[in-house]
Amino acid sequence: MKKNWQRIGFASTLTLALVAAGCGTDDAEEQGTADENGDTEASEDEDDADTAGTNYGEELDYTITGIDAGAGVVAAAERAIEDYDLEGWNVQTSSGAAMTQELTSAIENEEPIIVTGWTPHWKFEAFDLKILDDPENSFGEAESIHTIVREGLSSDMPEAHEVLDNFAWTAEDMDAVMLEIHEGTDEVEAAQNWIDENQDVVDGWTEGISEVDGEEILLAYVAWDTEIASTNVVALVLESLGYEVSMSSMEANIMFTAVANGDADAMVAAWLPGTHEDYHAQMEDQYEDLGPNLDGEAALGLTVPAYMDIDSIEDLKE
Ligand code: PBE
Repeated sequence: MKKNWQRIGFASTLTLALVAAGCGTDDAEEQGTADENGDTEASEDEDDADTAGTNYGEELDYTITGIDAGAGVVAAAERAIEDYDLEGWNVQTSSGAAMTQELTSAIENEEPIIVTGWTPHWKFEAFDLKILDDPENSFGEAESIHTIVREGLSSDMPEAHEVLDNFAWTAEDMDAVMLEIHEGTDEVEAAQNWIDENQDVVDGWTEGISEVDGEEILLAYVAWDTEIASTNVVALVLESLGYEVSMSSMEANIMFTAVANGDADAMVAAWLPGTHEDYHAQMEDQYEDLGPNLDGEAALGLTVPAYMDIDSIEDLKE
């Protein structure tokens, strides 16, 4: 198993997701029906959509568009390259925002692209996409997203601990916040809108919990769209109880380390048992796992526009 946290050295620059709206290109109907030989040179023509399923390698420069290097989905994509013997392929790392931008522009131009995808995610609502079959199971099974808090939080901040323990929602809830942010609403505003529309759910997290007087609490997260949504919602709920909440975005390994060593109080971003298995195995004795906040509905996979003539990771093998 690769230890991804060991090769992450750069500070994360939070690139704003300036995702252009309006991506429907219904005029470019051209579909690839090229021959099966796969030995012709990839056309350089921008507007040439002719591509057979097994020819995408050359056209994509054997590159899968990844996100940040610390993400489990990047490690899983690298594992897939080995599991499926995809010689010459590589995962290009960047950030979640850069990935969705590249996906958006590829779809605008009806070009092929393969990204490290995950669900829940707004991209499945905004675009017509498919997750490639993964018969080798490189990306693992559907899993849950857990809330993890530092040791001692239950005695230092029992009210926050209880709210964090109660926090649970569905993929549909998370999708609603993500989609609104994608459509241009400010993150905090989108989280507040969701809270306003789901006050009964939120009341269930805070019921019977006393208010506090400006105690400071730090939530660690990674700037993945899913975690931007969940962390903002939890931050607002804690604020409504009187907490002074700070949110700090960081690399995945730093997020786990910060909660493990007590630099951060909590995170709601641990995808388990698969995606963050390595981090969790290293640090689970040093923090408290409060269990799933989103139960069994999270999943990873190589994701492509539906117009691509490919259905399985196996099809990438030449
Ligand atoms: N993600 C979103 C993360 C977990 C949450 C799927 C991009 C990852 O791959 O580590």
